[in-house]
Amino acid sequence: LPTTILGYPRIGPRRELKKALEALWAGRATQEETEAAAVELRARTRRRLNALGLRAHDASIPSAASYYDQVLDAAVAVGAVPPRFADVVGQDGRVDLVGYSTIARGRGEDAPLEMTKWFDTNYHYLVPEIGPDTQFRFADDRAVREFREALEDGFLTRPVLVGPVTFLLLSKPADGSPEGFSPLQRLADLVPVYAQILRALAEAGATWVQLDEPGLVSDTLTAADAKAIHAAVQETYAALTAVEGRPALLVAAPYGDLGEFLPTLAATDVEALALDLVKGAVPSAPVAGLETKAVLGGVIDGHNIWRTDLVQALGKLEALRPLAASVAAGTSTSLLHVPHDVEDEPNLPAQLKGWLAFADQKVAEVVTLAAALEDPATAADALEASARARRERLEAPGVVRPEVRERLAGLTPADARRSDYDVRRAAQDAVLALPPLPTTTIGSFPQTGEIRRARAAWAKGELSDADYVAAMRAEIDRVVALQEELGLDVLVHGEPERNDMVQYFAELLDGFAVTQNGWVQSYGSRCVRPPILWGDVTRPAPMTVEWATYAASRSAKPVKGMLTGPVTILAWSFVRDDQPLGDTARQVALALRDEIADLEAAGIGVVQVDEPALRELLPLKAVDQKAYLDWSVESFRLATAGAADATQIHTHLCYSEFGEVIGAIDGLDADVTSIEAARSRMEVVPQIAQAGFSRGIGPGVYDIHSPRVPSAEEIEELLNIAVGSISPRHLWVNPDCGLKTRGYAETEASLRNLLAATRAVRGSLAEGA
Ligand code: THG
Ligand code: ZN
Repeated sequence: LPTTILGYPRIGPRRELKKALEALWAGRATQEETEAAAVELRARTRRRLNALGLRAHDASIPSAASYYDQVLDAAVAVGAVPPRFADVVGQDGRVDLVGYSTIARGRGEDAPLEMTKWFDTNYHYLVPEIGPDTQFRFADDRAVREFREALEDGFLTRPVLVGPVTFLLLSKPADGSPEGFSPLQRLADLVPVYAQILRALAEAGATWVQLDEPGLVSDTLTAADAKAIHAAVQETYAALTAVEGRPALLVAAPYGDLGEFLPTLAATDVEALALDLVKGAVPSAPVAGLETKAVLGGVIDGHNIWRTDLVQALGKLEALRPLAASVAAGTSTSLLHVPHDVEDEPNLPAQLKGWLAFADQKVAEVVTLAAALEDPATAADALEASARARRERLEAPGVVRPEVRERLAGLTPADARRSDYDVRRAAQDAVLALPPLPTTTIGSFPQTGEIRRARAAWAKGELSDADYVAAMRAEIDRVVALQEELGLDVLVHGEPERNDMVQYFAELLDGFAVTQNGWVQSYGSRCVRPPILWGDVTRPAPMTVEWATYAASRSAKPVKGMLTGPVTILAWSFVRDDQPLGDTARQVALALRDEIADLEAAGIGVVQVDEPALRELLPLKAVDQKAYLDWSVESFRLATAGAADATQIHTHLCYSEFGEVIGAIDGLDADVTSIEAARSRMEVVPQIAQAGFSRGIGPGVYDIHSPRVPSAEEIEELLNIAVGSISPRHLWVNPDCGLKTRGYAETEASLRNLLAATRAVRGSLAEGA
């Protein structure tokens, strides 16, 4: 087994693939031009990996590109295209780039595949739809073509595919599937298609193929599910290892510990396993079968950006050696989740850069470890330097600030507790005097090209501070006037000054660094630049007060102050790994607590603290979930509990799978909680009622994920469903999420209908009373 990485960023150091795709979608490029840009990026990637020390001829370099998503790639390869998109599949089974994009993005009434989070990362994949009648066949051979393309370019690469078990575990039953159907029931029909793909890859000359099976690392399984998955693993790999003339198989299990599935995989005839030794551990005792396998020890973290302590990492590989036939050095996951190159960051302080490893630095770390495995003496200096860098980080100025530590140490449980809701409610009713079913929006308004250009020009120094402030204030004027005219009750300033709800705060807090080119794919062509939270967090100055008070000066109605919560700030940043996440969250919480105090002092009486990522950080393993929910809830309460009784605290959460975290949401003790509900037609409402949720709640009645304008009647219907289960004393009316990705025309029309529907329902409530 070669020294290798499980995958590499696909979007390109300057987001070349994003630009090529978006040009195609906008009609500015042909398929051929977009393909050509991608071919060039793939060639550059191979050369780069080779230059960093992965060998060109022994399958070290993964062939793991994708135009949008690797799960969609697998679906297209095995012919699992939903019937509504059947027409995009060509005679030969192939799906061209336009057709592929259609499945990913939808068209007209044909909804795209649903998107959901990829394990515990900030990447999102497309969910295949599998029914009893889905016809699996080896349809699209892109994996073979891209392998050949590399071979013709002089590189023998290792194709990477989502494994069959994970593919089915991540799929959902197609509409119309019978009760009790699960995609895993289709395994026997799917595996022969994978066998065909392996044969085709072998014929093309592939010596190794990597099958990713992260679906096996979750332990929140019922016993019956676990049993079915064990059987699926046995069946799959018995069949695939029996394929005549096949390539050697590397089964990779990133994002956690294989737990009980390790013995099952070890008992199969695959040649190699890749274990995540960052989230998971080196087995503490021999595992039957493992002694016959090559094991890729995933000791380099594919998930975070800290330089590795290679002395420690080598220790793990050495501990693994007696358990396996051979051990190679590797990454815990694909490097998809980290940016390309630290050396491409001219503005990061040199000292900080010395502590970091992005994808390219991680490849070099893997190569160094491989050398150390061969001969510890040759790599001794590099190993010692890496351990030293880590020690230096722990002791550097700003990493520990005594004043922050003292403040945290002085906190008592009372600091995270507000008065009883009834007391707060009375105080808030007295000052806010809101109508029944109060209306509001989630915070952001459409980000027009004009706003983006003004922000970019200011960042480059091409627009003066005064002109920038004037441009943002003009936008706030417009947003406030629109809300007044529509008749909303609690207004927002619209957030024109914010690039991203996390990056904005990271730029203003000490303890964070932001990157210039540190793009990480979030889904499809969309990327984020996660800030780096490296030190103790302090707030040098108020962050939002001027914008909020300016908006408040333009209206007699209450204006909400808008903040991002501590859990979301952590979830969407690269976070220091030298202390528990909970401690870091409490530091961020204290900075937000001070911001809320400043907002209150400036006369802002309603403050929203968004936690869209609360559900995202929830650990995969059941045993870790309670501790997570404890610290995440506590940090939110610490951020908000300094508020006066009369200050109304809102929060917003962006997902519909409510059940798992409903207790935690209640624990946040916010006065008003808004959540996504429109897409599922208020499915969450009965859950809310059942949970006895007894404070303000705004299930979204306008699905902002689509440009469609919901009619007033439709919204009224949703509101009537809500009124059926939720007391009008607690019910708020709002869209599902922020409006930043929408256009003004549809936003205005939709909000107008939302207000009309609210007036109608208020009317019928008044009559009924
Ligand atoms: N911010 C951050 N992380 C996130 C989200 C976010 N993770 C989860 C979810 N939201 C992911 N969704 C998106 C939606 C849009 C974009 C990225 C992630 C997006 N990005 C711009 C692009 O790729 O063109 C770049 C944005 C920028 O200029 O900073 O549109 O909201 N942190
Ligand atoms: Zn949302």
